[in-house]
Amino acid sequence: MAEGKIIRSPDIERKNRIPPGQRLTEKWPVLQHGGVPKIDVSKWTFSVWGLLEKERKLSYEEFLALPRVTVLSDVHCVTGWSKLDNTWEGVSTQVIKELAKILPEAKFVIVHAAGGFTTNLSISDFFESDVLLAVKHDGEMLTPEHGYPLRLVVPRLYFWKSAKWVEGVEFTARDRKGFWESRGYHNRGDPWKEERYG
Ligand SMILES: Nc1nc2c(c(=O)[nH]1)N[C@H]1C(S)=C(S)[C@@H](COP(=O)(O)O)O[C@H]1N2
Ligand SMILES: [Mo]
Repeated sequence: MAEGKIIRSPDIERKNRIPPGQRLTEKWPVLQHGGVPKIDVSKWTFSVWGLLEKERKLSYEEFLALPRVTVLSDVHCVTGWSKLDNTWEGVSTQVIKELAKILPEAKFVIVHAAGGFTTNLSISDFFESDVLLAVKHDGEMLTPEHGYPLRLVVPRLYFWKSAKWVEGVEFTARDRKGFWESRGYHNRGDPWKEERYG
């Protein structure tokens, strides 16, 4: 059962849903730098910090109590596979706006994940209506290898922006390249423009 408002990512309405240079897969490959972290949700927290009126730290229980949305989207990995018709359930990034009043100087978001992984987004990409902090995929809790307990999903950009094992988001005035971005991946990563490498 889908929870909350259902949001259709605009790319799923395209006639041709496969961006240039991509091929379709039915499977869901697992990709990351390093191993799958073991996360104990009794100790896990979600933090929002940086250019805000008020920094916030939520327990897993508090995070799960936030209002939910369901997003339908396609996934495009820069290594060439695309997986269509994913259903994500979680907390819209719009909720973060209410949680922590963001100062007008904030122009970028650095997403922080377990083990020091980061990815960077402009504030406008982060707050697109189809971006969410997902706890479920296709109706099931995320598995550890796909990001349990929490992953970001940025449907309109290559999947490396969709950080797994998210622990917090930082609001900054200046852009700062994340893990893959500082290793040659494009700073933004629009699959329709084939923004693969920087
Ligand atoms: N924390 C973390 N998140 C990450 C990565 C990573 O190395 N660490 N890799 C990214 C990349 S390159 C891809 S393609 C997707 C893969 O997600 P999946 O394993 O669920 O398919 O996760 C993204 N999120
Ligand atoms: Mo990737």
